[in-house]
Amino acid sequence: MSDLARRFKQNPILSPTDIVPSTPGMEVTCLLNPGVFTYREKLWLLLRVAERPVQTAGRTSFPVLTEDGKISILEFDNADPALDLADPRIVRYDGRDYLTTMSHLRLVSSTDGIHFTQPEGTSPILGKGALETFGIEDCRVSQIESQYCLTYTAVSLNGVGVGLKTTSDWSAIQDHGMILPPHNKDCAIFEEQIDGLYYALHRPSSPELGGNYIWIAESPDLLHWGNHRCIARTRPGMWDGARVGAGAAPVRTEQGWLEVYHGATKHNRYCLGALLLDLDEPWKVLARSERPIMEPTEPYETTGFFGEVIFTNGHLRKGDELTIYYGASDLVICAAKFSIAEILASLSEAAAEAR
Ligand code: MAN
Repeated sequence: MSDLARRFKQNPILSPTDIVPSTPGMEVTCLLNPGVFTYREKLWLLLRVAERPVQTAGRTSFPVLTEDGKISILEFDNADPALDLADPRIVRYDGRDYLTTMSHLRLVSSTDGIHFTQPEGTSPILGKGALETFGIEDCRVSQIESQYCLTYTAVSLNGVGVGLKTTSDWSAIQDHGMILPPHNKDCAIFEEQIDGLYYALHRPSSPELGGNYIWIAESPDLLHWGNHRCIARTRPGMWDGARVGAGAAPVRTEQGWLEVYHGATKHNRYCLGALLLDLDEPWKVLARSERPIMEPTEPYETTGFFGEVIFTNGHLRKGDELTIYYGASDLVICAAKFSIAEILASLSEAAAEAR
């Protein structure tokens, strides 16, 4: 067992019943994959809150947003032969895919990193417009000087892409639209420029020729991204054999940029591992986890809305300590501490095979 995580004994630290639905008639079905940042001496999570109508027996209903921002409910009879509910995350009807829940983003804050509450005056951040009608998900928050950059997954019938918002006070939030078009997600912007350019990790998918791989791109202004390069592919037969995707912004260490990423098998078992990227040429991978640094072992990680899932896109770094906040089983929010030195030491063993 290569698991390096020191899980909080209070896990799970947040569950769906801790969060009030955004709209009457909805239930909070799942809490997932928070972005993490500090602001005004507090630690904040930008939660992904997944909602659907309270379900009635024998029927499946779920919300979608209209382009003018109204919630519309679609409902199917479970006995309808055109309905496929094999994956709890997806409603497949007549060959077309919808999501069983619609996600928005919600701010909660804490003074101890364990107990979080929703401060007065903060509102849910909801999807907007034609590219977000199925909601917004898995928001990374990168702090670049005094500006927070929010990169999130925008989902609609048009596809899955990366949206960008920025703010410096968490009250006025600017929308910049879709910065990486479908199919793309798992975008994390580095918190420092390198040689005058911004860098971001992202995850286009090209399932017929190619796959679900981590790429890096550069930008002069955070809006226009180019010089895309593929830096980490899936490794057949390994813990990251079917999917990989970046977590939060990489952390700077003396040896390089340390990026904690998720990897999944073809059976959808999601674990965490790490990549070490060259400090000056971050498209160069110096080392990689041969085995996961964290895998689903606890009951709240092995069973839930979608079991066997540990997924992170947010962390807090203090010296050698990295506190990772993660979604467990696509249902609850948990946290675990790691030693950065221990992660780095685990990579050096794997370096030769990782490139
Ligand atoms: C995808 C994303 C994540 C989710 C995992 C596991 O990668 O939708 O939000 O946590 O799948 O279901």
